[in-house]
Amino acid sequence: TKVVQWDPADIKEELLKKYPPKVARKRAKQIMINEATESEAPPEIVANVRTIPGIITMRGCTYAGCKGVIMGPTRDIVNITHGPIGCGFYSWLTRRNQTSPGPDGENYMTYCFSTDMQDQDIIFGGEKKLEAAIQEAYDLFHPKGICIFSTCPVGLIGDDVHAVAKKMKAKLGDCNVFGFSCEGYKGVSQSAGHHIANNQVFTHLVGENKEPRTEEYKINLLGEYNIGGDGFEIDRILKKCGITNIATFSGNSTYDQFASAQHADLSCVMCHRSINYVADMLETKYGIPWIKVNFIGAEATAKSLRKIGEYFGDKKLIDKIEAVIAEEMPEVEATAKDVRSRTEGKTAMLFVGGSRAHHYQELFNEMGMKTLSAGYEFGHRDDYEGRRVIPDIKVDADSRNIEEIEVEADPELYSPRKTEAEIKALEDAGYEFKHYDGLNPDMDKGTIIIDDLNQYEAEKLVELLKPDLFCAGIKEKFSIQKLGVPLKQLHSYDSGGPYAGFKGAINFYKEIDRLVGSKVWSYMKAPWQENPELTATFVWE
Ligand code: CFN
Ligand code: HCA
Repeated sequence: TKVVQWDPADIKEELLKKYPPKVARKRAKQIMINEATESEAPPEIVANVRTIPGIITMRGCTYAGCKGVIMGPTRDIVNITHGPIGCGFYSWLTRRNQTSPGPDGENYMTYCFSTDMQDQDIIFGGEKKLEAAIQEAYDLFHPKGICIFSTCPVGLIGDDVHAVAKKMKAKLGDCNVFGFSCEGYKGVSQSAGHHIANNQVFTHLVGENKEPRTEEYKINLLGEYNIGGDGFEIDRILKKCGITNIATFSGNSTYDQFASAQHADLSCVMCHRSINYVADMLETKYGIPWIKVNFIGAEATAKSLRKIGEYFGDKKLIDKIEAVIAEEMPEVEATAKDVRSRTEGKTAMLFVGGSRAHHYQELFNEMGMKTLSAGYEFGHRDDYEGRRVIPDIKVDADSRNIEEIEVEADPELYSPRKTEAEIKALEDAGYEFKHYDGLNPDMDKGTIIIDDLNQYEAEKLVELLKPDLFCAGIKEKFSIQKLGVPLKQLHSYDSGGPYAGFKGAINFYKEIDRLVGSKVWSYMKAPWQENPELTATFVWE
C-alpha cells in the first residue's frame, strides 16, 4: 500500500499551471476543493458552460444527448438520423443499452437509420430525401412511431424537419412522426439534447394512451436506460416487491409505455440530469409527484425501495419490500465482506456524464474505497450542489424553447446554493422544499471536484494522486491505462454489467476487486520509462 500526501490547493495549482492566464482563470472556477462547513453554503462551482476551444473535452454533443441517450433505448420507434452517416454510425448501440423485444418482437434498435446526407443535399436541401426515408421506413416496418434527429448541417442549411414530420404524419395516418431540433452545436454538451428530447416526447407522446390502468402501486421509472441490463435487474426487484412499472424513460421502453406514463401514481427519478424536465412536466400537467431514487449500490437500492414504500404508505407493500431486502441482502453482504479485505482503503476517481460520478460512489463506499476526485462532464450546478425546488414551479409543457423552463422558475428560489439558515427562513415563510443531495455534499472534505475534465487534467491528476482506479469512458480509457492505472468504463461498463440493484452490486464488487487487485498494471511501462536514454539519443553523422 502506498501513502500519497497531498494538499488539494497544491493539486489545483498544478493543474492550472500550464494554462495561459485567461484559460487558467476560467478553469479555476470549474475546479473546486470541497470544503463546505455546515453553517455556510458550499463553495460555488461553475458548470454547464462552453468548453474553451482548444481543450480536449470529455463531452459529447446535443444530438448524442437527444438521439443516443433519451430516444435511443426505445425499441419500437424507428429513429432516423438526418445527417451525414458518421453521426448515425457512432450512436449505433455503442451505449450498450439492452433490450428484450417482448412477445411482439418489435425491435429497431439493432438498425442504424440515416439519410446519409451528401454534398448535393447540403447544397440543394435534404427535405425530399428525409421524406423518402420516412416513407421507406414506414413501408418496411409499419412502426407506431418515427422520430427524426437533426445533426449540425441540418440547422446550418435550414431543413425544416418539423414541417416534414407533420406532412408525413398526416400522409401516413397511423404513424406518429415527429422531429427534434437537436443539432450537435445547439448546446454546450449532451445536456441540451436531453432537454429537447424531454420536451418533444412529452408534447407528442405522453398521454396518448387513454386506457386506464388498474394495477397496484404504479410508478414511472425516469432516467434509467438499461445500460448493461441495469433496467432488467431493477425491474426484477420492483416486480418482486409488487410494484408496477408503467413506463421506463427510456431503458427497454416502448411507444405504449411513454403513451401511458400519465397513469402512474408516482415518478421515481434515477438520473435527474437527463430526465428532470419530464418529471416536472408530469407533475405539473397530471399531478404525479416525483421522488429521487438511486439503484446504484445495494444500500441505495434498499433505501430507494423503502422510499417508494413510504410514499404509498401501505403496510402490505412495506412488508413485502422489507421481505425482499432481507432475502437479497445476505449474498450482497457476504460478497462485500469478502472483497473488502482486499479493496478497503483503495482510491478511485470518477469522471462521468451527469449522475454516475455521484451514484457510483455508493458502490465504492460499500467496498471501503475512497473517492479522491470526481466530476461531471455536463452536470448543472444542481447536480453538484443538490436541488431544492418549490413544487409549484410552472413549466410550459408545450414549449419547444429550451430556455423557457429554467427562466420561469424564480431564480432566487430555484438556486440550490442556499445555506441551511436561508432554507429554514423560507420554510418558515411557508415554502415547501423538495430536495435531494448532490455530489458535493456527499463527498469528503478536501476532495477535488472538477467540472468538464479534459485530457490534460486527467493525466495530470493521475500522475499527481496515483489512484488505484480511474472511472470514465472510452476516450479516456487507453491514455489512462498507459499511465499504469486501470480504467473502468462507467458508461458502457466495458463488457460488464448489470451493476444496478442487488445482483448488480455483487457483479460490481467482483469486477473492481479483480481490477484493483491485478498486478498487470504495475508492468505497464513504456520503453522510455525504463530506459530514459531512448528519448534523447540522436547521433548526427
Ligand atoms: S446512461 Fe446516463 S446516467 S443519462 Fe446521461 S447523465 Fe450519458 S450516456 Mo454516458 S453513461 Fe453517462 Fe449519466 Fe444520466 Fe449514460 S453519467 S454520459 S448523457 N449518462
Ligand atoms: C454519449 C454517450 C456516452 C459515451 C461514452 C463514452 C455513453 O455521451 O454520447 O465516452 O465512453 O455512455 O455511451 O456517454
